[in-house]
Amino acid sequence: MRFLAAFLLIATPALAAEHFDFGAPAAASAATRTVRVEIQGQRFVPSAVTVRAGETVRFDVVNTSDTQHEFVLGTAAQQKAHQAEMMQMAGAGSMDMDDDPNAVTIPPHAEKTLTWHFTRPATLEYACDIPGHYEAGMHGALTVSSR
Ligand SMILES: [Cu+2]
Repeated sequence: MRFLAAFLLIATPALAAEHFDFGAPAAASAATRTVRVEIQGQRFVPSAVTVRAGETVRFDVVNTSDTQHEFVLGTAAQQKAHQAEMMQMAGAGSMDMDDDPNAVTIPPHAEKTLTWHFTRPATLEYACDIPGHYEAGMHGALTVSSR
């Protein structure tokens, strides 16, 4: 019974995270645009990006810092929920979030890509939800404008 409870705790956030009303992950080859985002220390450069509904955007995320960071797409509310999830995981000794379709974890001095098809206008954020990083300034404004 204790095993089942533990399984449900792990599985529930993943299931809840699978649907995104602002779009869906896409293959890098389907991208119609590439946006480069650099991680410098604990901030994203640029700190704001605007895309259009209907675009498939490949984010090239370059981590120039000496520590691991994340690049997560979502609403402010989703970032908050993800931060709570990360806190729980930190307590459990694991910080690997690569299973989330809207997130990549980038090791120090590495580069990762995340490709997303944006379906409708939205006010979103790209953020690092590793405990303490969002608060330190690791978030950018992502605006999805109408076509
Ligand atoms: Cu970070």
